[in-house]
Amino acid sequence: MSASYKIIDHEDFADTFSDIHAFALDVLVGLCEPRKSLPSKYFYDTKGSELFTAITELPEYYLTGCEREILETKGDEIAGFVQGEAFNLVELGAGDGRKTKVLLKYLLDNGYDFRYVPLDISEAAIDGLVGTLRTEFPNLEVRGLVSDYHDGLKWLNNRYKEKTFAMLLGSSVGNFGPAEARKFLRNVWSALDEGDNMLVGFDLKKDIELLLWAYNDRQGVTREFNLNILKRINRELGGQFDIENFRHYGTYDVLSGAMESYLVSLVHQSVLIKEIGRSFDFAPWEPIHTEYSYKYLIEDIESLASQTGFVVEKHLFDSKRFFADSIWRVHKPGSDS
Ligand code: AVJ
Repeated sequence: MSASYKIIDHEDFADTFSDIHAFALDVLVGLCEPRKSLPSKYFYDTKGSELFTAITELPEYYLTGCEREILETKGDEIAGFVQGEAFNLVELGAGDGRKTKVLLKYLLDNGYDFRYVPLDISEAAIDGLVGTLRTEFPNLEVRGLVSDYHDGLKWLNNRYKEKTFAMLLGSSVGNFGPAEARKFLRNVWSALDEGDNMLVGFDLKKDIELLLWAYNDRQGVTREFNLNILKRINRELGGQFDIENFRHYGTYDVLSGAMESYLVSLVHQSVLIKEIGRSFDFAPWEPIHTEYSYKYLIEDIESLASQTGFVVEKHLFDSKRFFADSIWRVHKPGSDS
């Protein structure tokens, strides 16, 4: 007898519900809002990832250098939390893993028993990173995972008995608003076990001039990075954006504590996006919001941790106290270990 219903799963649509389709859908929705916006996750195509790497090398973009200093000088404090136990060092959103290499070197040189697990949704990122690590650290045990964070962590916890030390570097939580950040961290928490650790990078609130320079650099790399999202729409969705008709605008909202990036239309224009099959109108000086980068106080970090089920173990700072890598422990009430 045949079933009277069918459950349609992801595989049934693997070819039609493509990345391009998801991109087109998000662009349509974002540009239909009265306040236009585009999700910042679409910055990172090949060109955008290159531009972001160039940003991390700018003198004004202090975040990367500060976090590198923490990882270079505080390896012993980070490793102190595993206390001789074997562990899986999981990096959420590993990217090119540049900053992580200093920590990996420290842990290897000091004989720690661990496996490095870079986890990213981009197969190209994982493939590239695993390749370079094989040659640079032949003695390192690497297990790359291509997955979203929650499923990747669940898979790991079922597969290996060792404790997890997860890392979310580079202030990537800063792209989330407060509610989204809580939802994201709680979802990570639910895939971890009692006693597992998590290290999260936060950019701290500081002199507004320094923040403004970091997102409005002299060479205009951040400008290029922001405009690249329109070029990506042109490349992948047949968009007809004239880049000259938009300007980058990076500003700081003192109330919310967020750096905000916009692309502002300089003229009245109507822009066709072929894959979406319609045009979008822009008034002169109308902004498209493209990114939030939230800045934190220590008390903001501590409430975020406790609201999502973590206990703060320690905050690690760079010498200028511009950035914090905060180390947390997973607490699951009712768990007996
Ligand atoms: C990669 C999200 C940490 O928000 O500072 C850099 C991205 N945007 N310059 C940040 C970014 C503009 C960056 N994160």
